[in-house]
Amino acid sequence: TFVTFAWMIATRAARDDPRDSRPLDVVAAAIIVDGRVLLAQRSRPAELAGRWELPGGRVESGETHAAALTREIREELGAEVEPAESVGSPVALPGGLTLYAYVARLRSGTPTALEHLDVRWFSADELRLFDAAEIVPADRDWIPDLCAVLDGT
Ligand code: DCP
Repeated sequence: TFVTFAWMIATRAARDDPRDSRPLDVVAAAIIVDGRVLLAQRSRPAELAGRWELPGGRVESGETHAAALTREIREELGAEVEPAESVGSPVALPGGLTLYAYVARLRSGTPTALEHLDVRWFSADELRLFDAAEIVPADRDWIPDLCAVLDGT
C-alpha cells in the first residue's frame, strides 16, 4: 500500500495539472505518401512554436493509441489515417509524459494546417539535411528511424 501511495503521489506530481487524470501517453503520426513524410509546424506553446513535429497529441482516458492518433489527425489536419507499425523508441517528455510514434496510412483528405502554422512533406534526403534545431526536441531522435522507413518505401 505504501508503495502504491508513493507511486500515486509521484505520478501526480509529474503532471502539469494535478487534476488532469488523463493517461500520460502522447501519440504522433508519421504520415507517408510517395516516399515523403509529413511534418507539421507547431503554433504553441511559445517554447515549441515554429518547430516541426510529427503531428499528434494526448491520449484520452479509455482510448487506444490507434484511436487517439486517428482522432488527433482528424482534428488537427482534417484527414483520415489508419495507424500502423511503431517508429523508433518511445521518448520521455517533460511532465512525466511518454511520446510514441506510429506510421499512419493516409486514407482520405489532404492534411491541412488547421491548428499548426504549416505542414510540409519531407523526403529522407531533405530530412537528413534539415536543421535539427528546427525540429521539436523530443522528435529529433526519430530522424534516422523515419529515414529508414522512407528508404524502405
Ligand atoms: N509533443 C512532442 N512531439 C510531438 C507531439 C507532441 O514533443 N510530435 C509534445 C508537446 C506537448 C505534448 O507532447 O508537450 C502534448 O502534445 P500536444 O500539445 O500536441 O497535445 P494535446 O493538444 O493533446 O495536449 P493538451 O491537450 O495538453 O494541450
